[in-house]
Amino acid sequence: MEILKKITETLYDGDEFAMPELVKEAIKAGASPQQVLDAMMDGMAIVGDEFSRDELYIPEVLCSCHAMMEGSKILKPLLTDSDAKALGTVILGSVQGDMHDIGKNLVGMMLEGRGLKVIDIGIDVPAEKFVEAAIKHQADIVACSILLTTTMPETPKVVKAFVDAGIRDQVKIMIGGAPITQEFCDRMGCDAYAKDAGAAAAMAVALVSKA
Ligand code: B1M
Repeated sequence: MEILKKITETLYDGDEFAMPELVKEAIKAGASPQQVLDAMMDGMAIVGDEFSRDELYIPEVLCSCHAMMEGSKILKPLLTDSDAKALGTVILGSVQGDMHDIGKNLVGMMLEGRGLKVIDIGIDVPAEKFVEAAIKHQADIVACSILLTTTMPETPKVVKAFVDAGIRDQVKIMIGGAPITQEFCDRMGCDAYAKDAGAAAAMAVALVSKA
């Protein structure tokens, strides 16, 4: 369907003003809400890949995120009535002591863009709060954003909190942020590391698909 192709392109272009009308037009033309969402996600997947390869810059990514959000606003009530389901639930937060949230917010938007339900529990989040939220929302993934070398030691605390709560095997722990590396992730016993928001979204989809 031509209009779905246009939606993918418009998402990639980050045109938040054009998106709502295009979504309405597609629905009117007979596309299902899930097809429209898939078309937006196709655009977001390209954005994520290019962002990971440094071919797109943050402002461009944010424009696509806004276009996604504007399109999603139209789709949300329709999707709730249809069979479309979130791929999985992610608890997202910046670890205790860390007030940085721009990267976290970007990760959240990209995750939503790839069809995951994101519960953003904010910044400066103690390990126990991640556990509480994971239990409350029956989360598949806990995603911790860590921007400071001084907040890296929060990572083993988060892992330990899940072990102590007896639910470590039920929840995947993903970490990321400027000072984090794959080696650190492995050493801390986390399940996944992602370098940037695009990689985080791809990784989260892979994690819920494996479960
Ligand atoms: Co801060 N800060 N900051 N800061 N700050 C850094 C991180 C720093 C590198 C600057 C520097 O010195 N060069 C440095 C850390 C040094 C270190 O630890 N080795 C630093 C410092 C020292 C501090 C303070 C201690 C400064 C002070 O008060 N003396 C202080 C600490 C506050 C605290 O958290 N307790 C502080 C404060 C602040 C501001 C409040 C002023 C502001 C934050 C505003 C906000 O977030 N609302 C701020 C900012 C803006 C920065 C810089 C300049 C930019 C961060 C940013 O938003 N980048 C930063 C320097 C830099 O990065 N160049 C710096 C854009 C964002 C899109 O990228 O956050 O990296 P980023 O997120 C990326 C990836 O990291 C990844 O994906 C994102 C998108 O691609 N990612 C994940 C992030 N989370 C992920 C989670 C994942 C996967 C990927 O899975 C779960």
